[in-house]
Amino acid sequence: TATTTPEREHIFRSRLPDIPINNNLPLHSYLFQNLPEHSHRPCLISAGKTYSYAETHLLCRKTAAGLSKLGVKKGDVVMILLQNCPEFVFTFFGASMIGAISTPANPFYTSCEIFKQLKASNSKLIVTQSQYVDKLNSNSEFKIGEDFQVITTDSHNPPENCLDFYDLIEISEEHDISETQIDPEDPVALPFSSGTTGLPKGVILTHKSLSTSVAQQVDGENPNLYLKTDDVLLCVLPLFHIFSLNSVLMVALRRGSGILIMPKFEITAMAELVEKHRVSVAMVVPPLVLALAKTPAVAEYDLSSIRLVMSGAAPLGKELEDALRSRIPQAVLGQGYGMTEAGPVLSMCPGFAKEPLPYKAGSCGIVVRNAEMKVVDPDSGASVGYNEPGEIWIRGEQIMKGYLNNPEATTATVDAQGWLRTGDIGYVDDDDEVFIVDRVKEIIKYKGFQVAPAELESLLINHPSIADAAVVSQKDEAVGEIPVAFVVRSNGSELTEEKVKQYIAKQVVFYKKLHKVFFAQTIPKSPSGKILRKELRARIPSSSPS
Ligand code: 4UW
Repeated sequence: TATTTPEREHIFRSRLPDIPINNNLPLHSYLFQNLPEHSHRPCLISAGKTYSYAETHLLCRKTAAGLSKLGVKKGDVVMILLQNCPEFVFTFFGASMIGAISTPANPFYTSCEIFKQLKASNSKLIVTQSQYVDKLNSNSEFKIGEDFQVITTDSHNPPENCLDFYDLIEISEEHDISETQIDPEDPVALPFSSGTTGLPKGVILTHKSLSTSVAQQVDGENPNLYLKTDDVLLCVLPLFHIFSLNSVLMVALRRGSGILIMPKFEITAMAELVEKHRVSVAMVVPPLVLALAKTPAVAEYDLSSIRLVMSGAAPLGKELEDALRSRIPQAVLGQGYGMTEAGPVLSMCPGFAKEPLPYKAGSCGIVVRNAEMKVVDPDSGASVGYNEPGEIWIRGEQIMKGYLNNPEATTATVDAQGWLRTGDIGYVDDDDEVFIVDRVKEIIKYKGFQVAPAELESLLINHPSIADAAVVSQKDEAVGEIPVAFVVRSNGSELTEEKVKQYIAKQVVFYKKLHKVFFAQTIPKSPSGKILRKELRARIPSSSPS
């Protein structure tokens, strides 16, 4: 429903009524608040081992005590460099219990990417698997055991200078947790995102913002996302990304549902696990929808337990949606729309509610309750009404507190009235459904993963034979978007496309690799020096192979 305020602001709100939200508890207390009701129910279901809610909670408390013994204090940052596994959960909430902050990072990152985040977050401790320790040994400036500590989760014989996770928590009695006073405004998670422009930045999410976001999804008499204790949620999307961390793990914990943890995505293994564990709720990204809908072998598995599929993090095409619907006809299939900085959920399919409302294919649902959305005309700065496209802005207690150590980027993203600009272009239709039609920000989304052009541009410009460079997205059927570069060679240089690709590939995780390099005379820029990305995108030959 939209209201027009005296200043003629058009503000969109949820069609579901606001609810009382209990967001003054520490995040872990809020999520485990209903524990006594489901303490013996399965919580984490992972390769061969199931942890009940009571066991999960105990292991989080032991981890809190272990971290505390290691010297981790309130306000310290712990880097979680893990594939999906139970220890991810124990570490995240163990840290939360002592007022520490988790910065999740992709374990497939190169050493260089890991250390950038380690430094920016000022983290002195990494929890990881032993297979990734080599990458942590290759930095000349930072030494394991001297400049930072490393805990490995998967071996009783940890690599040199590393500590064993289970040694650490075995010696710790849960009652060792030192009493920490946690303020709802204290940070608890520090995911990295490039937002609307520039390099990846630490996004400060507080106990209050995350518990508000979870409540907006699953609390109230008619929750927007109705989850039951006997639901089993598929946790295959990486927990280091906010989508899975919040809208799989946290929402399930709050409702007492089971969480099926898969360390990596493989379509037939996934279908097999869905059948075996009777998965009922699946959070997915469009490339996973593609795999589910189009892989012939999937037809051999019984997917009849799935009652709800939520896709997000990138646009879902109508054809793909229909293809999945014919494979899982019994399920409600809809989208959510999230952004790390927004806490993260902006809107969600009302078909997921306890008393579902109708919704349309292609919509990202309705704005979450207890929040305000407006659509702003980029030229006039005025908010517009129904069916008119503009930039989507969101306001509410769920949004980030700001970017870490970056007040300029924070004020450029969140205005004085508390509105967060998303850099997404969309409109709200007559039924209050949100449709995203374009993106005005720089980020490229490869399978839902963020690629920041500025990061690749700074690497390119560091090359001695490159005078200037710009990175833009190219549409791709299978993965959504791929990064391609325009490069201005230095005078006389004979640099080749292959050389440029290799130079980048060595320094970045797989999804940031350049798929194409175009050589140019100059990079088109505005008078203020901003790269004219639209102009460059228009130059990409449409038949260009990816
Ligand atoms: N359709 C089109 C969408 C959509 C979309 C996102 O990496 P980030 O910062 O964050 C995310 C978070 C996704 C998410 C979180 C929680 C949740 O419940 C949910 O529901 C499915 C999804 O992706 O990237 C943010 C940017 O990703 C694009 C959009 O450009 C946004 O600003 N995006 N969801 N359904 N585009």
